[in-house]
This record gives sequence, structure tokens and C-alpha cells, in this order.
Amino acid sequence: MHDTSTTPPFPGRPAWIALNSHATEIKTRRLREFFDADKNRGTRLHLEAENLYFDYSKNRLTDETVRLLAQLARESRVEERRDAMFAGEHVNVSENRAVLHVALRLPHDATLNVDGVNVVAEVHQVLNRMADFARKIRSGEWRGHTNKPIRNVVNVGIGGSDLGPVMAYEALRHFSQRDLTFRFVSNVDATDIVEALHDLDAEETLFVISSKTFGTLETLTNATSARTWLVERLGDDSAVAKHFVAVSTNADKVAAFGIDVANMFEFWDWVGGRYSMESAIGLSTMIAIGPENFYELLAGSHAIDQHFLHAPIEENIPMLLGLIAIWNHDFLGFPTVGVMPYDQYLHRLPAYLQQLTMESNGKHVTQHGDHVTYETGPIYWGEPGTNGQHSFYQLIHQGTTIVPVDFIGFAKSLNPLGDHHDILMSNIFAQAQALAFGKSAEELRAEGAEERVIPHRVMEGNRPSNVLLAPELSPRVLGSLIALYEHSVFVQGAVWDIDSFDQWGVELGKQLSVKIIPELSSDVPLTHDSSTNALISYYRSHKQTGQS
Ligand code: G6Q
Repeated sequence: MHDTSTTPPFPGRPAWIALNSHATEIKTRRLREFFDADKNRGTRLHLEAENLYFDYSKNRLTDETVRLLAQLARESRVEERRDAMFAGEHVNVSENRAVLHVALRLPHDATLNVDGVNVVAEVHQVLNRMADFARKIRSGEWRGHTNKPIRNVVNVGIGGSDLGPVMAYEALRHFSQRDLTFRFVSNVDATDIVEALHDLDAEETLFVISSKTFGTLETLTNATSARTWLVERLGDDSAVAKHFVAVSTNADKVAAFGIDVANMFEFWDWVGGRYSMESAIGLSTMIAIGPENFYELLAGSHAIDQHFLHAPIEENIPMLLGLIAIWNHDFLGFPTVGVMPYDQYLHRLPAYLQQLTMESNGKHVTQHGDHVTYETGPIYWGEPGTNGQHSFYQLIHQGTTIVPVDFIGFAKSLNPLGDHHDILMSNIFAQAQALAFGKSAEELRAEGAEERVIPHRVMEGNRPSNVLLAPELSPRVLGSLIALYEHSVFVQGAVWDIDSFDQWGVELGKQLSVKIIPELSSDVPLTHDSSTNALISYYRSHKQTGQS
């Protein structure tokens, strides 16, 4: 494990102290001023790597800010920590594990030894098995119990075993095989599975049970109901063999559930749940878009991994995205980040990023277990544009809380239709512009606005945003975007000196309900706090009739 014991705590680092006083000055300055003073700011403060164009000029920062943020990263040993992660060291300290989602996208001729094993060979062995299986499903060669080809694929999983697959399927739907239907069941609310299955023919349906631990109650409950649904319709327990496959790290539990481990696709404890969409957890994605496109997704991530690994901090997009998030959150005091993809295919990206960012960096102690004295993970949220503009953007433009926004857009539409795409993209540019520069009383007067309403119509501006552009939403570009945010999260966690790779709060949730479940269907005396007792009593007395 890389030694961080000599690193002073985050607020004690010289760059942190310098950034704090620098922020006092920046808070008095305006984006308009910055742009007026430097006619080239918009081109100067941008970076390009792989297929991504990253414009960070509309942030409330100067060259000095970037210099100090880079110094902060160096003082926080972000580069050494990055190298330790890529080398397979146990950077997940509280779980004592390596963190190697980057190994999932290494080319097959690369080598990475972890605890004496070349993990790249294992990764490609599984990828080959996935590709073989995906081709059989896509071609109709794989037959169900009654000899019909599979036409429906249902991924059953939750959290990291759901959000990545559903996001990637939606994002890459354009590249998917259209005669296959994909459904994603995650919630233990029966409504989820009942609605997902109601129009499917069991003879043509494949379930992919995705669970790293194969011990997650929601997933096992849904998987059990799926099996009952299938066996009832096909009238034979042995039908499970042709209609169920598992994706997991836990072969024993897969076998105990009744899935033949020959139909299991493996991954490893060094792949965190929320970092697993490019492991076998991406099986549904690969079936949808085909192995070649899946390899493109991996290649896009790998290209950004290389950029992250080799570009100097000031020219490194994930470094700057992460450092700017710290700047906005810790120094300027903005509590959230809005992620607004201007692409309908990316409508699940904000939900995916919420888990990636908030489960990773929602931590209150350092790697050494000390309580932090600064803000860690900001709240990430968002919706696709332009829809959000007709709803919560009002607050972003004129509310009292400032929301830094990441806008994401593509130069070419996958569905060119009339002038839709120009209209869509004009909105990204206009929104970022309006947030930065606002609209003054003088401008409104010049437009003839009524004096009485001018205070209501003034836009103060000076509101920060990043704009990320790429030529087109391809599997490769999606892979790059995912790796970009993964590494931005890493940079933030490294500076904050927290463990971005554990999730004890999630584990707690998995245990808490287990005690209460049996109390809901019996009359055992309740021994919780008075509120919980009253709520359970209400539930018990109304659960049969549902009437008020
Ligand atoms: C991800 C989290 C969590 C996890 C789910 C599902 O990093 O640990 O979201 O992915 O709880 O866990 P299983 O895959 O083990 O069912």
C-alpha cells in the first residue's frame, strides 16, 4: 500500500491554505470580467483527449487557481495514488482490496500481475466466453427449453449490478440488435418484476442474474420469483438450465441457487460494484450491442485510462474535472453538481453517475479513520436537456443556491431529423452562456422591458459550468465518458484522503431490514423506538385490507 502517513491532512497543506485565501479574492470577481480581459479564454481553457472536448473556461477560476489546484493534487500525492491503483495495490484500505476496473479494459497482450496472477489473462478469458455466449444468443443458436431462440433478455440485479447495465443499454440502444428485447429488474417491489415480465413469453426469455456477492436480498428475491415464473410456464424445473445465467464472484452461492456454474460469468473482488459495468456485469450490454461494439466501449475507456495515467495534471481532463469539482465544492461552497446530458440516449447517465460519485465519495473519515474537517463528496444529480430547462433550470439561473453544471453534448446526432439537433445543441451553448454571463438590467432596458419587472428578469450570471463535447455518441465515446468520471471521482477522493471504494452505508442498509422482515408477518412484541413501533403496527393492521 502506498504510504500516505506523512501527508498532512488536507486543510493543512500549503496549497489548501493558499486556495482558501485565493477563493476570497475570486468570489469578488465575475466571469464577464475574465472573458473581457482575455479574449482567448474560451479556447485557452479547454482540453482535448481521445474524442472528448472539455471546455472549463466558464468556471470561476484563473490560471492561478489551476496552478494551485495542481499543486494541491501534487501535495495530496494524487499521481502516486493513481499509480498505486493502476499497479494493483490495495488502495481500498477498509476492505483491503485492489481496485482494478482499469484492468477490465487492458488489451489482451498486456500483463498485470496481482498477488502473483496475471489478471489480464483472466479478464480476456471471461470476455471470450461472454462474446461466445452473446453471439449464440444474438444469432438464435442458443435455444430455450422448448427449442425456441431467445428473444428477451432480463437483467436482474441492483445498484452497481443494475445501474451500469441499464445506463449502457439505453445509451447504446442505437447499436443494439432490435429484434431482442431488454428489461432490467432491480427493485424488490414486486411491481418491477411483474411489469417487466407481463408481456414476455417464457419460452423466449433469458434471465441474467447479476450479483457480485450473490447474497443481495433484493436480487435473490427477484431471481427466485423469476425462476418460479419460468418453471410455472414451462412446467419443468430443468428449464432453468437454458433460461438462467449468472454473473458473480461467488460460484458457491450461484450453484446453491440452482444455476449451473458452467453458465456463470465470473468477475473478481477487485472490481467494485459501481465500477463493474465493463466486467461480466456488462453481459446484457454485450448481448445488446454485440462483442465488437463492447470491445469498442472498453477501448474508449482504456484510451482515457492512458490519458489519465500519462498527461500532466494541468492537461489531464479527469484531473481537472475532479479538481474543479473540489474547487467549486470546498472553496466556493457550492453543494451540488448538475449533470445535464443533451442526448436522450443518456437519460440514465445522471442516475449512474449519482451512484458512482456519491457512493464513492460520500465518506466522513479519512483513510486513516480520522473525522474529516472539510466537505467531501458533493451531491450529483441531473436530467437530460432540454427537458430540465422547462423545470428546475429556473433555480439554476435565478435561485439562491449556485449549481455548477456539467453539460454533455454531441456534434452529430444518431437520429438526424430536420433541425432537431441544431435546436438541441443551441440550447447547451445558450444555457452555458446565460449561466456565465446572465442578463443585466441595462440589457433588459435596452430591449424595452417594463421597469417594474426588471428585478425579476435580471440574471446575475457568474454561474459555473463545464461543457463536454464529442463527435458522436458511439460505444467508444461512452467508454471514454465513463472512465473520465471514474477518474474524476478518484482524484476527488485522493485529495480528500478518503476511501472512495468502500460502501459501509450500503452494507448497513442490507442488514437493517433483515431484523424487521419477520416482525411484519407476526405478532411478536416490538422493541424498537416508539416511532418505528407505531409504523410497524400501522403496517400490520392495514396490510391485509389496504383500506383506510
Ligand atoms: C456498489 C455497491 C452496491 C452493489 C449492490 C449490489 O458499489 O456495493 O450498489 O452493487 O448492492 O450488490 P451485488 O452485486 O453483490 O448484488
